[in-house]
Amino acid sequence: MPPLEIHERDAVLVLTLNRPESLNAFTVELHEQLRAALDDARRPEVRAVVVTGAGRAFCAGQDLEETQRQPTTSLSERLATSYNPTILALRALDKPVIAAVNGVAAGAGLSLALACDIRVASDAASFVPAFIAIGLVPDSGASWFAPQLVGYARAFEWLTSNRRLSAAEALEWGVVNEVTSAGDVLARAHERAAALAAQPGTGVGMTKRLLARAQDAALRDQLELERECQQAASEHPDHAERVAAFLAKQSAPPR
Ligand code: T3D
Repeated sequence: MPPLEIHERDAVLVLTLNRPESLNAFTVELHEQLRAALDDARRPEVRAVVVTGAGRAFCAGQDLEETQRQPTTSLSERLATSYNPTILALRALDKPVIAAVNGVAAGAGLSLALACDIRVASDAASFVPAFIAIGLVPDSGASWFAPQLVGYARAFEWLTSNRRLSAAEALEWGVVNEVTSAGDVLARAHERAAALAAQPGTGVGMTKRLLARAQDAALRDQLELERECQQAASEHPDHAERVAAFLAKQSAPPR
């Protein structure tokens, strides 16, 4: 059984972490397949990506049994060769990535969910930092994404207490965009992905780039990047088509 299942429908690539016996915990092989799939998602036919988990969990972070089997590999090395490249590949993809959080997201599994552009959670989902429970610190971007989403004070409390947030709490804190019933989470995430796939792709991709850069850019530099992106967007045929449709009082052209 491959650790990652891949399906494509309506220009949406659905990536299912598929190690349900360990709550879809990360192994080196799963990282490699996820990165290969994110690379494949750069094809023009793919316009959005959904990431979800098989079985009752989204992802439980690092497979702790694999860690025991490879005691000679340092955590620093595993982060450098697996986790950091995976998170960077997801963020560098100029297409929306939606997490369909079907169950528990823990440790680097939480980081993976936080790195996505949108999170749709099942009412059975929960969000557990897990790092501090085993004496580690947040990694795979959790220390970067969490304060952006929930603010410093809540992020500090959450990441140091190992508080398990329910889906309802995650919605209230702004960690997730929407909560659905358990059976609907993947369909709803797919629906959102397909809606985004129908938007002008260049505009969506550059909006993702702009928001990511805004986290650490000075206003002057951000204004410059907006200017560059706006010029590029205005030169794309999507712009002329949409303006013409607006002026003709038509709906957007079908894709
Ligand atoms: O390489 C590096 O180390 C650096 C990178 C680090 C990044 C990290 O992600 S560090 C954090 C690693 N993850 C964890 O510490 C989470 C460990 N798991 C849990 O705390 C709990 O399992 C959960 C809170 C996620 C879920 O709890 P619950 O009660 O719903 O399920 P459970 O009964 O604990 O687990 C079910 C099964 O999944 C169980 O196996 P069994 O008894 O049915 O055979 C359990 O051992 C297995 N499992 C859960 N998490 C992991 C795992 N197996 C391997 N690795 C896991 N992370």
